[in-house]
Amino acid sequence: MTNQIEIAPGCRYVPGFFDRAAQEALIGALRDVVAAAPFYTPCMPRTGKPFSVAMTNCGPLGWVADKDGGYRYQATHPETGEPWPPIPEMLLEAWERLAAYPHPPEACLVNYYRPNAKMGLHRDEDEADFDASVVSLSLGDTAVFRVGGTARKAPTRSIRLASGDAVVLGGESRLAYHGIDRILAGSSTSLAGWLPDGGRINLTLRRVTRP
Ligand code: MD3
Ligand code: FE
Repeated sequence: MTNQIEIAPGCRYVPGFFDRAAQEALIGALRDVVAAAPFYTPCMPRTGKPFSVAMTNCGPLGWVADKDGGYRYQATHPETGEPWPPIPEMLLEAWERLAAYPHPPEACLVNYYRPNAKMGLHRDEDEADFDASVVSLSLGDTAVFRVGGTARKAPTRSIRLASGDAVVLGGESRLAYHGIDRILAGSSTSLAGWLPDGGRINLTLRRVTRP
């Protein structure tokens, strides 16, 4: 594999995991995903405040959020009511290479960041299985990603995630606080043929249930 850098215990950063040709193939596969399951804007539980990040999913389960139902996984798109489309083959292969877990991912959350979108510091804890890693793949504009420890107050470090980069969150990092501080608008051209404002797409592959 390309080089791997451990940025926190259990958090592996793999710059340039997908080369430009692979990124283009992946964008092609994602266009089909989004045609079947359009991006929508989730809302925060209780307050109903809309996310700045638009989302969709592929795979048997998708992560959703709304005012009354909270954060959860479900098998259907909240607006169309249709089952999520399948996870593209090249993402299943990426999971095999990066996660080294003997069961396939069940959810692939697709986050779309327009230039002003961000994601506050949070933990991913809506899954029943924390033994599997989370695999993150970035496309488009570079993001300033922050990762800390399992306590909210723990010190954090920041890295830039560029188009084609992967991050694998396992071990001690699986329940670490993390977020996206900002998007460096115009830093990549890879989404230009599809999303006119550019921006960034992040894919997170996850195991949700215990096998
Ligand atoms: C660290 N997404 O969807 S991916 C999310 O770039 C999310 O869209 C960000 O956080 C994004 O929940 C960050 C990198 C990532 C994903 C899962 C993690 C970092 C993580 C789980 C534990 C610790
Ligand atoms: Fe997260």
